[in-house]
Amino acid sequence: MKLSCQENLVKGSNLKEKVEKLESFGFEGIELWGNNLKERIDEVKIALKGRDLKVSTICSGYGGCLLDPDKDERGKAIRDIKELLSLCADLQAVGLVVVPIFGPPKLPDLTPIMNVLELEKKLLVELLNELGEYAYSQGTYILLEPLNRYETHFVKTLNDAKEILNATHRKGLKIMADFFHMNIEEANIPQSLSNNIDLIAHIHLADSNRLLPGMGHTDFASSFKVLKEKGYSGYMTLECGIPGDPDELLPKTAKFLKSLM
Ligand code: LER
Ligand code: MN
Repeated sequence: MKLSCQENLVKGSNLKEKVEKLESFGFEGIELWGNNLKERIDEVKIALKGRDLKVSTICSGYGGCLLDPDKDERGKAIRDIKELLSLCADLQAVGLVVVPIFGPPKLPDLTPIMNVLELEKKLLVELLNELGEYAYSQGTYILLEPLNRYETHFVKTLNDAKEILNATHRKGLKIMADFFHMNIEEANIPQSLSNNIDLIAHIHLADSNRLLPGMGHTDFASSFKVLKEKGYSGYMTLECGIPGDPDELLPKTAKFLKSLM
């Protein structure tokens, strides 16, 4: 298991400073936001040159929406996601974190022919087949992220994500598990991780209150034990609030997490 951190959580006036800092704190990866990443690609490459720390993943940053009734909005999401997948390949990142839809449905309910969830599933499977094929051709992954019920109505658990992926050709497609969302949606986090381990290629870390791991009531030890036993060797990225000085709290958190890995 390798520890990573989202770029916005670490102090520094530029990416080079952030990368140097994270490496000195014991992190092995950094997760970049996809927004405007194309324009920043040279800065990213310069910041990482000669470093052990790698870009673990790219998190969202695409426009449009895959499950929008407007074809142009879907087209925009598809174009942007493909461009970000190419950047993942260029940076040798594991993949791009993709959320199918935030909030309530946008598609119409076509009952009795098809209800909205059936329609969303059919459309998502179709689009993931296209995007997964592209990710595969680039040697990277689409990392499908389930969110909690307050952020989406669709794909909320690891099993929901597995059900979607099982309906695709599965090429270039994996699941990413976020401890904050799992804390709300999963009945048993270690069990869910164990059941879906073959599909999990990335993890987001936050405690039950979405602060740094160790600051809430999530039992990380039991989940890390399962991940260790099952041979999970991917990255885990901090995506959480830091109530204090990151220069003090990030190294402490890295130490705590490393002791569980
Ligand atoms: C949103 O809550 C989240 O967890 C992000 O990783 C979505 O890209
Ligand atoms: Mn997340």
